[in-house]
Amino acid sequence: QEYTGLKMEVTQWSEAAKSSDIQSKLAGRKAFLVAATLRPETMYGQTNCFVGPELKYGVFAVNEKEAFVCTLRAARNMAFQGTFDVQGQVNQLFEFSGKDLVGTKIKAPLSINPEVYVLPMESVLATKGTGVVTSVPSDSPDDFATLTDLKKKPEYYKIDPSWCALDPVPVISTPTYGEMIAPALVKQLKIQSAKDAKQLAEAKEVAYKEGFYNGTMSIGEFKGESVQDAKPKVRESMIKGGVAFPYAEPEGLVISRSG
Ligand code: ZZB
Repeated sequence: QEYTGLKMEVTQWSEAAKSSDIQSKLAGRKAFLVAATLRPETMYGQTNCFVGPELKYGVFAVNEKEAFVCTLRAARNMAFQGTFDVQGQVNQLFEFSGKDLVGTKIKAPLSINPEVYVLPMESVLATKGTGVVTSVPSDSPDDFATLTDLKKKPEYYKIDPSWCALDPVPVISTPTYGEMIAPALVKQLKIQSAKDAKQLAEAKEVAYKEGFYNGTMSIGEFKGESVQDAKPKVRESMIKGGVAFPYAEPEGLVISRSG
């Protein structure tokens, strides 16, 4: 899978992170949460970022100036893709549990919301991407459903309601679903919560296909262009601008026993 790694710079750590050793371990480096996305063209509509509250996240030195926050698994992959100064080596400076990252404020490159908060999402997989997921509730049914749950019960999820207060942003328009495909699909498929995994998988499939084949950009540098045309252009523009980098992972490697 060829993802885009999005660099979301930490501008204010959560209370839990603030009271940890993180500042001294960073030794002056800037920290970035790195989100892995397959939809670079939707980055205009980021409203927050998600981590798995029960997952472990490392803080890895990129060089003397920067550090990335992601799973160890992702850092090991990056180490072989020229992401870090020292090829093939991972230098972990610190470790967080996902729940300690919740409430951290980060920059969201390209988004009309320049800064967003880190929120918890139970369904983040440790085995995919970086374990950090940037959230686009206009175009991702999972993100919209999770945010709806968080807004209903902020105390239960131990979050401040202001952290999930940003509304979905129109990014892509499709003839069938208009400008808010994710909320439309959540309604149409009667999805009640982020726990409705089966319907959410179906909604995701429809949203991917509709967005890619029939979507037109409603915002940004490539407004009016088809999603198919805009997608690689937005990606290149972010990579050139130094806010993103290519991140690949070996997908479902099957080791044959018979050789
Ligand atoms: C922003 C975005 C905007 C995404 C959208 C999707 C959509 P897939 O298709 O199953 O391979 N993601 C990335 N890593 C994880 C993880 N570890 N656990 C759970 N979700 C993860 O999934 C790739 C997408 O799933 C990624 O692209 C990321 O969310 C999320 F409008 O980034 B995406 C219809 C989907 N729309």
